[in-house]
Amino acid sequence: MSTSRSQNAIIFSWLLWGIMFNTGLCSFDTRCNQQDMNALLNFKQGVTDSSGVLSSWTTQLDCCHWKGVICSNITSRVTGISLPCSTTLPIYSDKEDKSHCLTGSIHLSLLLVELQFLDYLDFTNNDFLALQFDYLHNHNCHNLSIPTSSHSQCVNSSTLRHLDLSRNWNLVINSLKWLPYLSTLEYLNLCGLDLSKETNWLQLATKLPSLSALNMCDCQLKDWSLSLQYANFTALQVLDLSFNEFKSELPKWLFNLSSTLHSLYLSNNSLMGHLPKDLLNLRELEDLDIEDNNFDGPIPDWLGDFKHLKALILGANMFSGSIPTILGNLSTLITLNVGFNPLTGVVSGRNLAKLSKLKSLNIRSYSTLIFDFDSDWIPPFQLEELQLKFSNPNLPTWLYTQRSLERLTIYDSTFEAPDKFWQFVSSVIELDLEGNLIDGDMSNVLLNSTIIDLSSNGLKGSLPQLSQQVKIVALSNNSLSGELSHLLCGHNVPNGKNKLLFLDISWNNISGGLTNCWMNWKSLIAIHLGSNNLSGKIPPSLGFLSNLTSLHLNDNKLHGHVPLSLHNCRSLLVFNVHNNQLSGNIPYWISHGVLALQLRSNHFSGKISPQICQMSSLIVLDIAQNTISGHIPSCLCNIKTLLFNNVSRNKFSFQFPSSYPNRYFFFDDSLKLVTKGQVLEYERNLHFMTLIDMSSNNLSGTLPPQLFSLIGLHSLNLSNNKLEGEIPNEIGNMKNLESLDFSTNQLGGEIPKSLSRLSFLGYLNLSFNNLTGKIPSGTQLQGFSVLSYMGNHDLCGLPLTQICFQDDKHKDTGPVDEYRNQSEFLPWFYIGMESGFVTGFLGVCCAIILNKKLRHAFFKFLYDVTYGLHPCWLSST
Ligand SMILES: *[C@@H]1O[C@H](CO)[C@@H](O)[C@H](O)[C@H]1NC(C)=O
Ligand SMILES: *[C@@H]1O[C@H](CO)[C@@H](O)[C@H](O)[C@H]1NC(C)=O
Ligand SMILES: *[C@@H]1O[C@H](CO)[C@@H](O)[C@H](O)[C@H]1NC(C)=O
Ligand SMILES: *[C@@H]1O[C@H](CO)[C@@H](O)[C@H](O)[C@H]1NC(C)=O
Ligand SMILES: *[C@@H]1O[C@H](CO)[C@@H](O)[C@H](O)[C@H]1NC(C)=O
Ligand SMILES: *[C@@H]1O[C@H](CO)[C@@H](O)[C@H](O)[C@H]1NC(C)=O
Ligand SMILES: *[C@@H]1O[C@H](CO)[C@@H](O)[C@H](O)[C@H]1NC(C)=O
Ligand SMILES: *[C@@H]1O[C@H](CO)[C@@H](O)[C@H](O)[C@H]1NC(C)=O
Ligand SMILES: *[C@@H]1O[C@H](CO)[C@@H](O)[C@H](O)[C@H]1NC(C)=O
Ligand SMILES: CC(=O)N[C@H]1CO[C@H](CO)[C@@H](O)[C@@H]1O
Repeated sequence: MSTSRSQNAIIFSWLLWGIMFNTGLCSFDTRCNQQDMNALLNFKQGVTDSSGVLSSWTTQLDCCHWKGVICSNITSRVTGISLPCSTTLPIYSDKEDKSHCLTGSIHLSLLLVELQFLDYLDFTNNDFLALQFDYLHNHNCHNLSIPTSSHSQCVNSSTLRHLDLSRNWNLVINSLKWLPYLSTLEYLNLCGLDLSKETNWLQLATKLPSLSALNMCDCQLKDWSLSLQYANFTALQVLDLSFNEFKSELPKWLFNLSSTLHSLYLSNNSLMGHLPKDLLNLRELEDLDIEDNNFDGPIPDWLGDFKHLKALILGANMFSGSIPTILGNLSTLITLNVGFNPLTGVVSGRNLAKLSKLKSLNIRSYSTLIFDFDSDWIPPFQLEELQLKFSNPNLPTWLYTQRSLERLTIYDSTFEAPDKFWQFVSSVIELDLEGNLIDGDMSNVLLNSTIIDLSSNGLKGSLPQLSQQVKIVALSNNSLSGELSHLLCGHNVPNGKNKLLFLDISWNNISGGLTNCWMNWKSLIAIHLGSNNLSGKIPPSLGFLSNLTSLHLNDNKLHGHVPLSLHNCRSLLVFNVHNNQLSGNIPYWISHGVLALQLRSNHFSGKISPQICQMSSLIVLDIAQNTISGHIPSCLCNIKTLLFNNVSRNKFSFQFPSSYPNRYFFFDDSLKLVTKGQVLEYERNLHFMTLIDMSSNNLSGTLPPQLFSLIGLHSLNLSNNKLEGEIPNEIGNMKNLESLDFSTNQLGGEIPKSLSRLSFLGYLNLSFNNLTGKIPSGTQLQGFSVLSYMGNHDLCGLPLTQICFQDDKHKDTGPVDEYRNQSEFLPWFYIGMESGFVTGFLGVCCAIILNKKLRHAFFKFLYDVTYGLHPCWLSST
């Protein structure tokens, strides 16, 4: 059992939010008002619209028929603009593609002042970069930070009711001084914008007398006016301040909010203290979400006094004690989440007695809850979602009464799963049983859920069968044995009908070959079969997997060549076969888009073909511990991704949307890499790591100076080869280098002074070469230990004990530098590097030291918990 697993898997993602495009339906006899049309055309000028969203916005067409424009039926005046952008997340990437969304500027004043009947503005999820207030000839408006009485001319609207600018991630709003001039505003959503500069946001928002929904989630807000006694909202129903940076107790003004407040979302801040009873002032409250904060003390009994509560979300805090039985009287509850708290005590039918409407229950505690349910207890509810952790040896029997269950999570519990259990869960759509001690033989089990995580359990027997429903299955870190064919080639494997995307059977005892049945599983995107006993060759049928992105076959006993058919896996980004007995040439013909190629510890031989340089997206090239000979190709400088320290790379992360809105299952790819003299497992931060490791081969010749133009490289290991010649002075350009190992070669000459310019260098090994002269003094190079330099007979100076005689006689490296700088190799990009490119080195510090066999990278199930609504994306009421 892994114990340090990241328990807090409630990682929120601002991801897909499928808003339907909401174009205005105007009847055909409407005639657009000229002033409105001109205003819209002027607005369009500030917008960058590369994909033609606004292509219908031309004078040829009645502006009431333009995309996203809403007109009044009666007056034909423009009353709304609705241009949300809908984005989807690629399965293997963490970046939303917003290239089809609008960007540029929103000329807000123009819309507010010129469109006299504007009621509704929705630009959510686009990529706008600026909010502009100047328009036409009114240049006084351009700087709204200057206090001036002219605001009213710049942003005066007595009609706007709905304003949604949320999730334009790059939009920074420095001032909200204009807000009070939108005096009729009822709905305001600024979630996901940077409002950190506007400390007065609360006072400004309270000046809107009709405001009923205030959504300022994920706005980097820090200050919420603790000293303020009273906030002047009169109509507020929804307050969403989740995902901000409030670090305090709840402010007093909150308890004095109008009694109309029905939804309060404060999740994911750093709020603290006991829950104050004053909260009861908000007696109309239906949704209370304070998940992911630092509240402590007991869960108060007075919560039972709320009469209308539908969602009570207290998860991921520090609440202790037992779950009050009075919560079982909250018969209006649909969602109850007390999970991820250090709760103790007994949970019984009394805790849930009257919760007849309950659909979602989370009692997955950090600590030990004792379940004391009568074996014949029949709950008053039919749940759709259940998260549990219990210390009893048996499953609560009432589980089997839950016939509508769609999502089941059991965590850190020990139980034996009988046949009945597997039959029961076959109708559950999403099954997360990771990290229990489930004891069961899978040989005769047919898994039928769409998403299944059974990793880190005590499962044994041969592999289960999968039905056509299964899209994601993670079985890693169990004791499953037998052959892969049992799962892949079984007689009931339906040809071509499988939807399987993700298969993880790593860390088991699977033996036999990889089978040649892959053509039946063409939809696969990620395959993890590492750390088993697989033998034989890599079958050509893997080449049928045209969508395969991530292939891990490491730590098995595979031999033979990598089949040419893998050339057809054109989506491949990660190819990891490390620690097998594979032979032949480096498969340089593999997908040119590959990001990580790990061939370490095999029997690959031959030379490094210059064709490897066509893999211009590589960030990890690990061919260490093979018998590769020949020279290091100078074309490596074609690997574009290594030329810059580009921190904006995609994560190596597989993600898949849950059936539940806004929730994702994700799995971070990981690789074990040798850097800084140790083996580190890179997981979440793999995409920050850039590495070339060619150590322990038979490479000969000199170090090509072009290699040192890979400025983005963090780790370079060429140790244990037969490299000769000098260390080029250009090495000083590799400013991002953290780990450098040239040990056990035949490198001669002096250590270039430029090496001391590598200020991030934390590990240096030049030992056992033929280096001569003085270690450049007065630099951090003295900070490394003797071990970094030993075994070079003519090297002297600190930290070595060998004293340098005739310091000055050593040849000056100056002229050499000059000569080299003028050689063909000083590329254009050095110039850019100095000024513009961002540097970031999260790589090494965030790696997990690989000290145990267990991986704990399994599925992280993402849960936001509000039932039926997402706290941030509550739509207009
Ligand atoms: C405008 O017309 C449509 C269709 O005739 C109708 O559904 C809608 O309610 C009307 N809107 C107003 C504000 O009258
Ligand atoms: C706006 O005015 C403020 C205060 O005078 C000033 O600090 C800021 O630089 C100005 N911004 C622009 C864009 O002119
Ligand atoms: C704001 O606009 C309304 C109508 O559009 C107008 O009557 C009013 O005078 C304006 N207010 C100011 C302060 O300019
Ligand atoms: C609250 O609003 C009322 C009327 O809108 C106003 O008179 C009062 O001064 C405001 N109070 C505060 C503290 O802003
Ligand atoms: C604010 O709440 C306190 C108690 O929490 C109460 O004494 C006070 O009267 C309230 N003020 C207003 C204006 O509602
Ligand atoms: C729960 O409600 C019942 C009546 O509906 C009442 O008798 C009981 O006292 C309540 N429980 C608590 C703890 O208040
Ligand atoms: C398998 O899953 C499908 C779809 O979720 C469901 O309709 C079917 O009943 C399940 N089969 C069993 C045996 O539970
Ligand atoms: C590969 O992915 C594409 C895009 O997601 C999809 O349309 C196609 O059906 C997939 N191919 C297979 C064999 O599943
Ligand atoms: C080491 O360098 C010296 C000259 O500096 C050379 O004579 C000698 O052959 C080199 N030794 C090896 C093993 O390369
Ligand atoms: C205070 C807190 O829990 N903040 C978390 C909010 O969510 C982000 C991820 O979306 C975490 O990184 C923060 O730690």
